Amino acid sequence: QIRSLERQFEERIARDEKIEPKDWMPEKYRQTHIRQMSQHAHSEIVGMLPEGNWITRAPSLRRKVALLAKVQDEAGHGLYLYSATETLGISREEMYEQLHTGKAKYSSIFNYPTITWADMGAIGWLVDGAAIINQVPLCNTSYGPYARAMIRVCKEESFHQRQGFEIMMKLANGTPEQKDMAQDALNRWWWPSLMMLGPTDDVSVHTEQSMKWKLKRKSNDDLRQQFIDQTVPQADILGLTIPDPDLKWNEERQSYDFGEINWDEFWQVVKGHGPMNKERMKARVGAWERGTWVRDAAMAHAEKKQKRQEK
Ligand code: FAQ
Repeated sequence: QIRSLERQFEERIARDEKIEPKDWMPEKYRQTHIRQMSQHAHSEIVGMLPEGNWITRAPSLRRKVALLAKVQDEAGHGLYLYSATETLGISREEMYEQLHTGKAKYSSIFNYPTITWADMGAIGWLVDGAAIINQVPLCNTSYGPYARAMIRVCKEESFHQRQGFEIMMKLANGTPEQKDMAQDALNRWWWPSLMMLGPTDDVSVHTEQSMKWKLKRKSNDDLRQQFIDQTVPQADILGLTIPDPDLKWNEERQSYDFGEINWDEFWQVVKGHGPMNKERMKARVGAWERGTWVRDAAMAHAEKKQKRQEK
């Protein structure tokens, strides 16, 4: 019985049919989707913190409005993704619990500090740029609710990327001090943005199975190469220098060769030892604890209402 269900499932995947919440699916398919989708949701929510840090200090009303809208979009993406993950039979409380206890990961990139306004430009340009490269193929992922969520998310990410690039453009064409700020932000965010796309294919434990199930449509290394090839010409337009002396156009491959990524740093950050891991978790757990009275009040109100209806 299970074998025939499995065969039918694999055939549906092969035909590029979407799998929907009430369809039969292998337990491992369900689990690996919960893992990736919930980690994606956590990344959006934790990802609000580095930029939230600058909302009150944006240099003009226009910049403030745009940044506020971007951070709100990230909240929306997180909630959208949590809802999509709930369709796989895990509750939101369980997901939060996994984040707060460190069982579930969130993207390494959000464990770096945002120390100048130029970081808002670099995040939009590079971090959202890398997120788009990673998420556009996910619009075609096999699990229906995830694929549909990604379509809207990608549209919004593209606005985020442009607002970041515009901040960089303004700074790069500003005073020498402003241009230095933009270069400094690029220097600090370049390598973490490359790491964000995940470990190299030879050590990526989930890629093979996730590609078979069409959860992932492109490998980490392919996405990274695509990101580099797309971003280097943009740095040229800005007149900024990518902090990689080994970066060189490879005529034969029609792609850029690039230098060694510091994977030790990546794994340190993933294991919780990055510059901002502790602060990020403290902020999230603190927000959850401070919200206890709101949840309690909502529950008490719902109970009262139900009792009244029963009478
Ligand atoms: N950080 O076998 P793989 C955004 C973990 S975009 C931390 O290659 P997989 C928008 C991985 O989970 C950012 N951990 O794993 C935004 C696994 O550990 P596990 C979020 C990482 O899943 C922009 C282990 O290493 N985007 O938020 C990272 O096949 C600006 C082995 O790795 C998504 O989540 C990392 N960077 O590939 C918001 C996209 N990389 O789970 C605010 C969806 C790997 O066994 C501001 N996710 N690990 O404990 C994916 O595409 C994939 O999950 C990858 C990783 C590509 C991230």
